[in-house]
Amino acid sequence: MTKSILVINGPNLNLLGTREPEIYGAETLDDIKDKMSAKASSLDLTIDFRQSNTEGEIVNWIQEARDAHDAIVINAGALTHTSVAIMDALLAVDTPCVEVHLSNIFKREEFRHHSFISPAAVGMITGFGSVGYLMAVDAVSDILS
Ligand code: CA2
Repeated sequence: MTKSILVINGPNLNLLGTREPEIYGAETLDDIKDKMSAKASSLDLTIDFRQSNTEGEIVNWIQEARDAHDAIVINAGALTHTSVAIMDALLAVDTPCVEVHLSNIFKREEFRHHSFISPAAVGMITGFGSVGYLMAVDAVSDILS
């Protein structure tokens, strides 16, 4: 049966392609969604691609993923560096999670070097721009096989 990935994008990622292209690239979130969808389909996977600026909504989505999805790919945006609530939600569900960042968070300001997502993730992909989302689909395919 085709397995399903919940893709969660956190605060401000809806602005992709409109500002700071030198850091985050020129593609929009819709461009990334389309490429990820095509990649997933080539591996017999489906994606449910979402974005929210609200921490509580992301926590609710993670809790619901337990019954509805086989894996989670998450770019929690700035909540990566602050959200114990998202970490706790990820730890509470036994759905495997892959963490993605467009920029290399370790080459940036010190406050971006710590991730509350990482302790709950199988691994992190950081610094490859939008390609990182496609790498995450490969990683999920491997984890679920
Ligand atoms: O590199 C990443 O993917 C980040 O998760 C992006 C977050 C940042 O806070 C993390 O440290 C690293 C920021 C997302 C905001 O995205 C924007 C896109 C275009 C214009 C402005 C913000």
